Amino acid sequence: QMCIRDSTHPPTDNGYKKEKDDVVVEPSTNISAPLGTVFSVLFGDDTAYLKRIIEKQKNFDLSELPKFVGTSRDYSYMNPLGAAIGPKQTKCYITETIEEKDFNSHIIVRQVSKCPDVPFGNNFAVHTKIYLSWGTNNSTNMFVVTNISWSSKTLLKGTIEKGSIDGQKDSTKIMVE
Ligand code: HC3
Repeated sequence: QMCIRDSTHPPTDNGYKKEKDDVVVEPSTNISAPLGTVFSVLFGDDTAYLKRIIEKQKNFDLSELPKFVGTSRDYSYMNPLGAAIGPKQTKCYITETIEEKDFNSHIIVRQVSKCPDVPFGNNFAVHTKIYLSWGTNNSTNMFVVTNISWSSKTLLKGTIEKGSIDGQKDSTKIMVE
């Protein structure tokens, strides 16, 4: 409910429907900025903010960071890996698709990441969905889930899934900061 003296947007539902194998990366972070502002920083036409976030996450050799053309865009970077075994770094190819965008309700962006340099890197794609909705007092709630889609199973499935979830927890924390 809105009136002239009170132009606070009421909190909204993020539209999440659980899918098989979803793992929650970020259960609920509240950001003290309205939904449109958070969307602009992460997915808006000025990609300078996102570039800074990706570099803060210690990624390097970033490709050009294009703005969305229609509902999707592609970019890539090198991602450092801290694991005791396996390669020290991998290239990551990211495709982002805006699946839902209603500034009065919620926004859903899907990222599909392919990282060919890790063992069995050609056998899986990391799907990450970022949900933005209105919180109280014109703030934004962020919710992030991930799942890995496998084209063929490997013995390293568990190791890779754990590495992916841990890596995304760290990178989401930096993004929120
Ligand atoms: C490389 C990664 C999977 C992809 C993760 C991405 C690029 C996904 C999109 C997010 O927006 C940002 C992000 C953060 C971390 C990335 C993960 C870190 C580790 C994981 C590998 C597949 C793990 C492989 C582990 C091992 C031991 C086999 O090398």
